[in-house]
Amino acid sequence: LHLIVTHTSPDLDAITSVWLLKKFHPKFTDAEIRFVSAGNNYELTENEKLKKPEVLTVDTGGGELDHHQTGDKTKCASTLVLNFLEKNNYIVGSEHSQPLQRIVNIVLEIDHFKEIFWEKPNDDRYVFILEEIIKGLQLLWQNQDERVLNFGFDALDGIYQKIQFKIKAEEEISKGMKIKSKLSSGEEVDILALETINDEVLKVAQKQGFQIAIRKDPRKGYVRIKTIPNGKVDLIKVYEALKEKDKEATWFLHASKCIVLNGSTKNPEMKPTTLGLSEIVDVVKVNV
Ligand SMILES: [Mn+2]
Repeated sequence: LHLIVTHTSPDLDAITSVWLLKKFHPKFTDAEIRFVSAGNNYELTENEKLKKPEVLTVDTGGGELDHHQTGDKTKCASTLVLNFLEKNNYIVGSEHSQPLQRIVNIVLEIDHFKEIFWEKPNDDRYVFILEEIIKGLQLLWQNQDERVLNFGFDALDGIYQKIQFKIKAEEEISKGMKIKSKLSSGEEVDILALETINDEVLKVAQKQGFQIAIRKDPRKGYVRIKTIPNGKVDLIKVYEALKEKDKEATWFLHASKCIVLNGSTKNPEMKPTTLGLSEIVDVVKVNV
């Protein structure tokens, strides 16, 4: 028998700690969960004692995986659990430890209420972050700790997946083709172009400051071009020029005029272009 103990009304830190253990500690994959009042330890039942269970207690109880013994703001239960898993070699290699480190860093901030110092901290967009959703669900699902926990597990699976792609995108962008070009208005723009299957690249590139991002899918040959929707750059001429240059391919100009698509996983009827990435870059450069 393997048990993970945490506190009732589990918050993001407690949920992330349990998620880490279940996902990365091979012995605790199917562990049962027990909830105690915050601060407490779990008392085994007589029946459980007979089974000599292995117990890990997180974010409560004052043990190795709790952080409430001191006011240390550099620790939370999730950072302790991650360190514990790494020390025991259950998490090896930067492809796992880097995304997890970035996840627990956010959990750490939130666990110490540092979201108060985020930019525009009262903006409604923050109601969409996991911690706030959990707080909302705790109000709706009273005395259903396990349900809240399971919701959090699914959400963290999604976050973990997403942050892995984000990190890959950052690595790919650092190796991508970077071109400076001038708009007809004379304003300089930064263009990023690369071949990748990772669609996250376009969004991350724009957030990094590239006004135009071009991605070609190396498997299918599909192309996607995006400009930031600030009204300064549009892709009308790029679209016309590409249609002219490769008449066989299916080109689509989004109603926003900020996206040109050639092929999509949502529309297998579309025909990929035979143009190479640098040919597309050349078309973009002279048509924005
Ligand atoms: Mn905590």
